[in-house]
Amino acid sequence: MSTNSSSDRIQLVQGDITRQEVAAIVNAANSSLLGGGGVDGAIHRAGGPVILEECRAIRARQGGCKTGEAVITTGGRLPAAHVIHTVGPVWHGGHRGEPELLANCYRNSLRLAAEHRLDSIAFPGISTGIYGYPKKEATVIALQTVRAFLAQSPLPKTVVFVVFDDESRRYYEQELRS
Ligand code: AR6
Repeated sequence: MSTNSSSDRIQLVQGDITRQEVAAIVNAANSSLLGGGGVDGAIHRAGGPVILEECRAIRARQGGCKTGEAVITTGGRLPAAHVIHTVGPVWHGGHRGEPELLANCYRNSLRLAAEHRLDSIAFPGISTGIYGYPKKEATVIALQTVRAFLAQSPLPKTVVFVVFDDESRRYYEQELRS
């Protein structure tokens, strides 16, 4: 299912992010960059071992990835040529800087995509699974941050939000209408 928003640069898709035919998909990673469950596990399984090899090389250079920051690797066997790995905040109730850290994930991922001249990027709902960020609040931040970035940058041309479940899809539909 695909819904175009009022802005023709933002799309909503319900499904599996590993199947998206975009220049880069975003991984909701952890700071070790060594893989995990959820979308992280799905991306490494679908993309193959070359993604982990590049993550290990990044770790050796800079010691992983801090919360809110982002790094880029190949997409291996994925339809997407690149994976942008970002580390979302663990939800602790909202008073430990979670909203700003989550916004940083979206901003820094978009910045990396623009720096690499990538024209399309797909995001999962960063932090909204294992890390426990409330889905509705996370959706508001995702949309606000992406819209603000696109307003001042020609790249990426297209941003796809990929949702897994119906509840998330409804929140994105609501926010896209507003
Ligand atoms: N395609 C699209 N969305 C997905 C997919 C998929 N294949 N699989 C899950 N989701 P999560 P987090 C949705 O837990 O909360 C890992 O172990 C899911 O429904 O993957 O940032 C990492 O290594 C949810 O809405 O990421 C970290 O340790 C969203 O993706 C930790 O989990 C994110 O869920 C990160 O937790």
